[in-house]
Amino acid sequence: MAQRTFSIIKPDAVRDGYIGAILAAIDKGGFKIVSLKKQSISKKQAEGFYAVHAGKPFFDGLCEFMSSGPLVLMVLEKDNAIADLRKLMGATNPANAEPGTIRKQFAKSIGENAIHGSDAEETAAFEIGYWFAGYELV
Ligand code: IDP
Ligand code: MG
Repeated sequence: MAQRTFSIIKPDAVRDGYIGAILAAIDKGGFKIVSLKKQSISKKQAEGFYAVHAGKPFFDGLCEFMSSGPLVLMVLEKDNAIADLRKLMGATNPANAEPGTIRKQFAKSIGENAIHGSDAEETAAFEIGYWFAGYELV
């Protein structure tokens, strides 16, 4: 059954000029783009989004990085979208990512790793609702 997931092309990949290449990989992966917007976010907005990681040693740097320049927010849809996007993304640390994955091809480090993807149904629902209003998803 078609499932929705939430994804971000992170500021490093936008700065490096990889929006088109990453969207092509997402397209080739069989995902439908339900909604997409390029924008900058504040550090406070990043902190709310990543609240599950509050208190971890990388939290402040992560929120600083996510608010350091424009990013691309997306809602994607396909059968098994959540797991399939995680597979297409590759491991959090690009050094451990499988060949052909987005992080292997486009990410530099564990901190600046090109793409975000929801990790479960509940997080996908929270993340979609955090960044998109209902009228943007029809
Ligand atoms: P994920 O993005 O693969 O789901 P999470 O563990 O949920 O990985 O971490 C969220 C984000 O926080 C990562 O994508 C990465 O940008 C950053 N991050 C995670 N672990 C580290 C770390 O050890 N050092 C620096 N940044 C990290
Ligand atoms: Mg995660």
